[in-house]
Amino acid sequence: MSFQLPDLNYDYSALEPYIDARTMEIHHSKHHAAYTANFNKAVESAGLEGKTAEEIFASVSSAPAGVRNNGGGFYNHNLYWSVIGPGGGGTPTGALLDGINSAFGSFDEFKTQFSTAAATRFGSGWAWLVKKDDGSLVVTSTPNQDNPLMDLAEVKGTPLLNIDVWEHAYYLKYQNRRPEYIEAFWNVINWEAVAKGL
Ligand code: MN3
Repeated sequence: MSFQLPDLNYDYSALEPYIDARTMEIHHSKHHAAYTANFNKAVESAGLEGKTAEEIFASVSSAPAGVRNNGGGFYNHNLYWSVIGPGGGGTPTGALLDGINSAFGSFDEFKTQFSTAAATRFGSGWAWLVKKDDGSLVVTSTPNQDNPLMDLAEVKGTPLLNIDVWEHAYYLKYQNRRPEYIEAFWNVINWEAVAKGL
């Protein structure tokens, strides 16, 4: 197994009341674990062993669907767990705040654009804050398990922050109320972790 399910550096209950422990447990130990196992199988059958996930995404349009779907599922959740945590929320500082102000005019406007991208992604997918190759920041969203590192993505760049808007990320607590989950998500964002992607 070349790709490993990461351990979380906080407990499943650590994001209560914003994200409930049962959702966290199933999401990490079942969904993310399955994407990881299936990514390894898909990589092996496609003869892509030894490549990094980023290398695979760079030409994923010519890979089998199992590589794209499970590879995205593996990578996207790694980032998601890393940019949230207990004691999160508030606002970013330093270079990240400067980049957000420069791209969006204000943190509040960024928050509106990111939340709207997450709320309006039809079906299952993700919303993202991405650093483009020219260094500027942009908000985008992707369907299913696609991500901005994939050659087929509409907006490409380095992912800094993402939110999972698949129903498995919020349904036990919020049912069909995706906007309430998105609003709660702002309370668990670890901005220091987000800034590490700059
Ligand atoms: Mn998920």
